[in-house]
Amino acid sequence: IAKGERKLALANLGFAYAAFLIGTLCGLLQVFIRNDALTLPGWLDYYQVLTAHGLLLAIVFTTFFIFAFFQAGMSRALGSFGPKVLLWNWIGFIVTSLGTLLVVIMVIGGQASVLYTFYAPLQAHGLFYVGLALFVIGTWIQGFALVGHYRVWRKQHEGELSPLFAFMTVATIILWVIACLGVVAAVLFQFIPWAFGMVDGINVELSRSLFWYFGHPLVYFWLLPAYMAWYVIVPKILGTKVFSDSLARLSFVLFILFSIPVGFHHQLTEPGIASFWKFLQTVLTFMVIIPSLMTAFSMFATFELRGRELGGKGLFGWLRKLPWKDVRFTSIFIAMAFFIPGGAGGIINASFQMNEVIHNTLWVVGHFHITVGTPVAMTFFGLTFWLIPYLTGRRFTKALQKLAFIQIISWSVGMLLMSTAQHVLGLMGAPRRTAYTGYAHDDALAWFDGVLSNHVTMAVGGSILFLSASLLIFIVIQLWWMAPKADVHQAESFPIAPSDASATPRFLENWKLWIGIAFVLIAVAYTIPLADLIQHAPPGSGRFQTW
Ligand code: HAS
Repeated sequence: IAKGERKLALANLGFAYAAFLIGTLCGLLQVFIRNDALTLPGWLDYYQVLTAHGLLLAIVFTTFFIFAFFQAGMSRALGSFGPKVLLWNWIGFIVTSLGTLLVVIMVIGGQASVLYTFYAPLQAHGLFYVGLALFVIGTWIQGFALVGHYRVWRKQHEGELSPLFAFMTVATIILWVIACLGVVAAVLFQFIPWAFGMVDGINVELSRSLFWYFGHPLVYFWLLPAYMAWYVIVPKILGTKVFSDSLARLSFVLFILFSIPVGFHHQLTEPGIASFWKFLQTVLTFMVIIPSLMTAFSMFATFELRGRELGGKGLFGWLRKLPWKDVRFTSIFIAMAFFIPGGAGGIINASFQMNEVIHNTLWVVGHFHITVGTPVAMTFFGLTFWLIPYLTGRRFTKALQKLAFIQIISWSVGMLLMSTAQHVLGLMGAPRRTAYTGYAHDDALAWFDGVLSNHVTMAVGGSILFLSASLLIFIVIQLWWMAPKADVHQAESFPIAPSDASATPRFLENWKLWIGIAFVLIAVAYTIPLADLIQHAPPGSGRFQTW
């Protein structure tokens, strides 16, 4: 990898892991506050810590990590960046970083305790929203710069399908840009005028709907880079090829089509949206499950075929042949295993009536810790173990590999304890996101009687997670600055499995077609309900509904 791309990817990774360290510390505080074992000092409040935790981990860690992965991977898949592509990537990185710093300063300063979902009626200081806008613009600049690199490649290879890694990167960037349109509209036209006092009120339901137009595809912006690792990198570690090039591409196309017109499944309990539109978006949500089921199928096929190739016999004998001692594989395998209950939980959430049971309870917190918190995060850990040595030219020594095993196992145990407790407590009705936990109340105390349905279990899990996160930071520091330098034979490479595209239909790379269909679906699912929300804002507030 050339020096320019190396520095760029490392800069993104540095930001990602700094956010990870502070974000996990806030998580630790969180479980102790909910356990009544910790009282925060007067200048710090529960919602401030919760906002920092959500933003730093779910938004900052993920986004910076994803761009580091894309930049390193795109230069590996398509060749070195030209000076223009490199420059625009740097500009994008700087704008994203400035936006992030502004957001973090406002949160730490107690001016933006609005949670990571930041929709109205909670209001932050205007600069918080300016920071958000800069963050989005910065990611767009980095995204478009990468698409520019891809376009140069395509011009030079007319008629060819692009390498799978590049195809998937472009698909993820397309999804991200379309998704951000909702949050950009809300931030520019609703939040900034409202927070700076240019208007008296805000159309709350509209702001929530625009947020969730963005908020659901956001989760696939986190998931797709993990899927890229599953499809493209895991087979290389196993010593085989991608199971099916066309299946992999099709699943990414389906994400572009179906991940956006589904935001109402986060708003099923909100009265301002007619049931028909909620139902339609529930149906579309079930469509977006399909590419994940395709991915599960493809992964099982890869494992079984490779395991049998290596001599595995019988119904499950092939499982034993997988490279369990390679932490780059084991971490990602465990991440995938977590996504089985994580995905099943998502299907429960999306089932209109069942949503009534879990909405706004700790169940939802359990759900996202076994989706973004493990399948995605632990895949990123698995990537970190070779990505940093690849960028710094150091060695992932045997001793560090042992530590990495302890790290992923402790993360899994901590997450299992914490998220199981969260799911069970949620089913019993324990609310999420509240400083008032009401433990002195008899009814509330009854929730916390069991072994798993207990806040202590949650706190034990949370503490193990924090220790695991600290260990990861230690490994990152070692791989970055301290591990011995690798010689030519030991140098890490960027593992990309071969993918046979000879039978892949060319139309799968017709972006105009997919973007066009995506917009049609979005228009069908959103035009009328959004128009309704604008038109039927309460009397007396003009177009802005006040609370
Ligand atoms: Fe979700 C709420 C529905 C997936 C994240 N979700 C959230 C929130 C977050 C989040 C952060 O319908 C909270 C938002 C907030 O703060 O209010 N979610 C779904 C559905 C899916 C889904 C249908 N969610 C995700 C992913 C996330 C994520 C992915 C992050 C990355 N979610 C909801 C709904 C809500 C919600 C409602 C709102 C709840 C409410 O009322 O507030 C689907 O995409 C899931 C499909 C996935 C599968 C699993 C496939 C399995 C695979 C693994 C294969 C394993 C292998 C290993 C090969 C069907 C691919 C083998 C190993 C062995 C051991 C055998």
